[in-house]
Amino acid sequence: RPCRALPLTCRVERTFTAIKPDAVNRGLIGEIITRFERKGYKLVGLKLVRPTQPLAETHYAELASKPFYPSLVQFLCSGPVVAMCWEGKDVVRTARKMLGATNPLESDPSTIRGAYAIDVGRNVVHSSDAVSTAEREIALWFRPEELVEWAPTSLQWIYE
Ligand code: IDP
Repeated sequence: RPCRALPLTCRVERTFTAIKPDAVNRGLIGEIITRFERKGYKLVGLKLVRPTQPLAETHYAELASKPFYPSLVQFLCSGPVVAMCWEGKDVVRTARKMLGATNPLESDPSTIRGAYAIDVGRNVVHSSDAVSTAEREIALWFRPEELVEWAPTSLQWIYE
């Protein structure tokens, strides 16, 4: 999808990022959103959701065979989640780097999980692991009209 404010050859991506109930309860919403804003990514979707069990099960369907799947689904439904869609160059891969490793103790302390989490089942944030996953997850969590098309005035200061 070409973005008008960027050279036509630069195709932008979108990813689905979620602040999990542990981070919402711990007051980390602002810290996590700030990292994506300061990086230069554009927020195109944002809402507070109390996930239903079917939503959580579908979101983590690829992990259904794992022993931790029931507790993972229960955890995601245990409180509010901040569902976000971020847009920008290479955002899927870069957001994963910003999150750090799945196990926070293996994450570099400069990453979100490395800075704010200890246990794998309380790792504060989710972000899609591939462009195709992002498309599925954005469609699962957002209605099309909830995604906002806009051009930040800062774009020319972020992209050359
Ligand atoms: P990711 O969130 O880094 O993409 P996935 O392997 O997709 O990692 O796992 C989804 C989520 O399931 C993780 O973020 C973590 O909260 C949880 N999880 C993954 N592996 C384990 C485990 O071995 N025990 C408990 N929870 C786990």
